[in-house]
Amino acid sequence: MDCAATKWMCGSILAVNCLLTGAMNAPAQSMNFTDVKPSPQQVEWQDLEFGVIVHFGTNTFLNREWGDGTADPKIFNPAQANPEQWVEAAKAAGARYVVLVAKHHDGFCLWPTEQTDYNVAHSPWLDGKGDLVRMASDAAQKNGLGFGVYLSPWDRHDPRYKDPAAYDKYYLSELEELASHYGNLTEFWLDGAGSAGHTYNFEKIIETLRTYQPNTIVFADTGLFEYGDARWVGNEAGNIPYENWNVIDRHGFLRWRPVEVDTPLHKLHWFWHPDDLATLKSVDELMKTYEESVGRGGQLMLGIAPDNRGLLPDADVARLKEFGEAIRARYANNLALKHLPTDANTANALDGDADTFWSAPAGSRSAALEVRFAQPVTFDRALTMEWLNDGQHIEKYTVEAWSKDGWKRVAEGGAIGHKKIDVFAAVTATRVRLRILSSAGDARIREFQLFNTASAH
Ligand code: FUL
Repeated sequence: MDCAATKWMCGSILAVNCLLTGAMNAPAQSMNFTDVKPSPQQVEWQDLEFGVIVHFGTNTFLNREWGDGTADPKIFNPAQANPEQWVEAAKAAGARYVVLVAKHHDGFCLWPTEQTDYNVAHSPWLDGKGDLVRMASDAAQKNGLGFGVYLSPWDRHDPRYKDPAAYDKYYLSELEELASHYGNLTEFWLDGAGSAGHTYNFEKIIETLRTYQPNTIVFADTGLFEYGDARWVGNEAGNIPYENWNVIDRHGFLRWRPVEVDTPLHKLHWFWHPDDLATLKSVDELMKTYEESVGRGGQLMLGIAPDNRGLLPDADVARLKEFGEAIRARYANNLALKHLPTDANTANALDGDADTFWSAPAGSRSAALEVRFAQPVTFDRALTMEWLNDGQHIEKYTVEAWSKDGWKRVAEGGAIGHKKIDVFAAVTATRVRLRILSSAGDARIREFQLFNTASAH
C-alpha cells in the first residue's frame, strides 16, 4: 500500500495539535536532548529489539490489503488456524514478541467482542466459539514471547464511526476488553492510517489503556507525540536513516521516543495473497533490514501473514528460520569474548552481558575502551551498545585497530544508541579500541563486540 508516507494524516495531526496546546506550553526551553531519559518500560522494550506483527482477517480471504468493511463474516473460516505455528516461526527468526492485528481498518474483530457483531463469533470458524486474541496470547506466553495488539482507530464498517463521540465510546469499550482480558501487553499499536479528518479522544483512549496496562509501550506516529512511547520511522521499507537519536522534539517539547521500523516479510503486503512467492523477501534483504534497523538502534517490527488455512505458508516459515539462522551466524560468535584479562570496568563491556557496562571516567567527554588479544583476530563488524538509562550521550566515535603504523580507523559514526552495527573491510589485529571522541555526558557502553562475517556460513 502507498499508505507508508501517511501513517497519520494531516487532519488528525491538526486535531491532536489542538489537544496538545496545553502541554506544549510547558517550560521546555530549558531542556536539553541529552538530559532526557527513557522510562524503565522503554528501556525494557528497547531491549526486545525485534517483534512481529500478524495480519489476518477477512482480507486474507479476499486478496485485499484494505478491506472496505462490507465483507460478510461468513467468509472468515480458516480450517487450521494455529497461532502456535505463527509464534514458533517468529521465535525461530529471533523475534521476542508478537503483535496481533485484533482489528484492521475493515472493522472485523478477531475476538468475540461484545461491542459489535462484526467479529469471529459470527463466523463459521470453530462454530463461532473461537477467539484468536486468546489463542495468540496463549501461544506467545507458552513460547516465552511478549504479546501486543493493534486496534485500528479507522473503522470502515462500524456506523458509529461517523459520530466521533459515539465511536470513541465504542473504541474505548473494545480497548477495555483487549486491555483487561489478555494479560500484559508488550506494545499497543495505534495506527493512524485512514484517519484523516477524524477526531478521536486520545486522552481518554490512553487513560483507559494505562488503567489496565501501565507498562505497555504505545507505538504511534509523531502526530500523536504526546500519547506515544515509541515512534514510527516514517517508511515501511525497513530502514532507519542514520543518525538515530532517541529523543525528538515536537514544537520544543522533548521526549524519549525510540523508533520502530515496521516492514512486511512480503514486499508491500501485510496480508496474505494467493501465489505471492515473488514478493517474499530474501535473506539478504531481511539482513539488510535487520542491520539498518536493529543495527541502527531501532526496533524491528516484521509483518507476517497467515494464509486462508490460518497457517503461515511453508515458504514463509522456512524464510523466517533462515533469517534467524543468518542473524545468529553473523552475530553469535563474539570475538571480543576472547580478550586478554583487563580491568573490571573494561571487562564489563566485553563479557557478552548487556546488563553490565563500562563507564568512562566521571566527568570525561572523550575516552577509549581497548580490547587486547593474545592472537590476532580478524573481524569486519563491530557492535556497540550504549547504556541509555541516563540518556543518550555519545555524539562521535571511531573504531580503531592497531597496526604497525599505529592506530588505524576502521569505522566512525555519530550516535550509538541502543545498538550500532558498523560494517567495514576485514581487518586483523591484536588490539582494537572504541574511541569516544565526543560525549554530552559520561559515556557508558554495555557491550563492545567484534564479528567476522566471512566465517559466518
Ligand atoms: C498501516 C496499515 O494501513 C497497513 O494496512 C498495515 O496494517 C500497517 C502495519 O500499518 O498503516
